[in-house]
Amino acid sequence: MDYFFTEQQQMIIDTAREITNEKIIPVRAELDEKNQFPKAILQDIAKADLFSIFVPEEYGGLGGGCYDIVLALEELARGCVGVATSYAASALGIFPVMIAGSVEQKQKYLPDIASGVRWAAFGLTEANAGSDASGIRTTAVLDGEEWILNGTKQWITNGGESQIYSIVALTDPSKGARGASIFIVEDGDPGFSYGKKEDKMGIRSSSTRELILKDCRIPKDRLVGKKGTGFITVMKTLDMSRPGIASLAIGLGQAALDEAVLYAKQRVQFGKPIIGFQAVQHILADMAIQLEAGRALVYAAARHIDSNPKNMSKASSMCKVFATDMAMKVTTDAVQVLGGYGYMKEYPVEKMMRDAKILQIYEGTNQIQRNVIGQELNKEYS
Ligand code: COS
Repeated sequence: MDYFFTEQQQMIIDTAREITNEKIIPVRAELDEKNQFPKAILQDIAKADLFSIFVPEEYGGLGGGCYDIVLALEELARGCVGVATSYAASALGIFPVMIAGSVEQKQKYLPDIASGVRWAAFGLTEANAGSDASGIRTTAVLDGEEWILNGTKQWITNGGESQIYSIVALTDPSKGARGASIFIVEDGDPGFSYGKKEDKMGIRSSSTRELILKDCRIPKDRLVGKKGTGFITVMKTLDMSRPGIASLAIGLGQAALDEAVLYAKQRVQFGKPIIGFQAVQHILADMAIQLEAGRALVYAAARHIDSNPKNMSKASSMCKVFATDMAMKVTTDAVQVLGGYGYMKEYPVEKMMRDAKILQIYEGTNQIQRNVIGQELNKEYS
């Protein structure tokens, strides 16, 4: 379908497509097999200037909106969701600084993020604070001119690979969510180290690791925004990032549909290509319908967010739920169309099905998204 992209959007798509076709697809199976972080590919993405999309122009970026980011992510995810996740995590990690950071913090960090010489990551989740994000236990205490952070963050995408971390910690534990603040912690800060690296079902090329803060001392000016406003910045950050997860699902769904159709056209059973059988055609048709519906919702949500940045929660959660549930279904159907071959590592669809599962879980499970949508509906109709 024609979405009438602007010249800049088409350029973003073409650039990301070239990286996907030339750099990602040829190595994705190997990265998956070896659990290997795609450092060289991220450097190529940086050279192609794609890290600049989400950074405002005054800080060296392209000043693109949500729509521009989702287009880049969709293309990269068509190649590999693990690689695309590693790229997206840098945006997620720096959004708190973009939302609530001081001019000095933006001047210090955003140009490096835009050029891709440094990557960011977001440190929210802890062992006992996943969906219940305000249940974090990490603390930050002011000691003269320094903050001292203590705690362990879990399942942090780009952990150990990024150089800049937005860490959520309690500055007033008695106040719960209202006592949370965000801090910038840099690789190499005293008391900051990396723990267990996870061995995952899918998106295996992305790094998922513990962050350990043990009397980690950082300068006073690394507090992002006002003390105690961290949880609201977290919620706004997730509102901004969830359409990106939705677009990963669109890229992945497209890849799965492509593989299934091409296979069905060349696989001969009962004397003809299996695409000639209605049983197979109907599976493919449903995959295509759901994919296009998902894409339309993601693009509509992205356009809505770009024009209504203060009212994005419902659109953001809706596209995340719909597109990621779609990707799980479509990748599962792709494996079904390829049958026994689809189940084998020799073909790419089994990896796609494994990669799809996390999309329904990270950056807020789809059950949490439905809670957000329900709460927003409740407000709208009051
Ligand atoms: N934008 C701005 N502020 C928001 C907001 C949003 N989208 N959503 C909530 N807030 C504010 C609320 O208004 C409230 O502020 P006050 O205390 O001033 O009233 C505060 O944030 C707390 O909100 P709430 O009471 O709804 O928080 P809960 O503890 O009930 O948690 C959910 C809400 C479950 C939605 C939240 O914890 C969440 O999104 N969890 C999933 C976390 C996640 O996505 N983790 C993935 C890992 S990060 S990659």
